[in-house]
Amino acid sequence: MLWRFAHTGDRCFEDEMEELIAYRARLLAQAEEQLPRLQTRLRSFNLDELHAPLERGGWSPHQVLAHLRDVEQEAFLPRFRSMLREQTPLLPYFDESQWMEQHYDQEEDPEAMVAAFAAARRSELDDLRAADPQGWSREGRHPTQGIRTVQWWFEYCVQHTEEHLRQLAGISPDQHPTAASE
Ligand code: NI
Repeated sequence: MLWRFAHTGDRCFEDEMEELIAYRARLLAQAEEQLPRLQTRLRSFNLDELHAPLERGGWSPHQVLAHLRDVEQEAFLPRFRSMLREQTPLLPYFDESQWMEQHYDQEEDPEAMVAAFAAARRSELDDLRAADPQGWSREGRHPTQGIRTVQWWFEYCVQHTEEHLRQLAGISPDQHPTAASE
């Protein structure tokens, strides 16, 4: 990169930084818009549909919601917190299948689950909006993903919700989002 500074001064760097900041702002907006989208999608199911598998042998919308809430609360939120506060922390592996087996409760109120998901997401948004540009480049070490930045994890987090929103809309995701790697 040094040669570019030599030829163009700081202007180029400033443009890139501006683009990056705009990109991050769009990502934050998308993450926030996913909350009402999820709410609307879930309200489109009646009680029977809420508990019926979306595909043969697959999860019901209620199970997808439990999964979204759990991954956000147990995996993503603590990862952002530790990356923003510690030096390259170890980010624990989250076994989503095992977690579902041990914690899933069919009786849980879906509105409360949406609210818990939203609370975790809003905490992430608060942390990331408070972070300076360097904060987004902080890193964490994950057992299977390796060393990744805050931005990489946030892109992954937003993408994860998108995939499950598509699943709830009956659109098969490119990669089925139930791989136990979150
Ligand atoms: Ni998932």
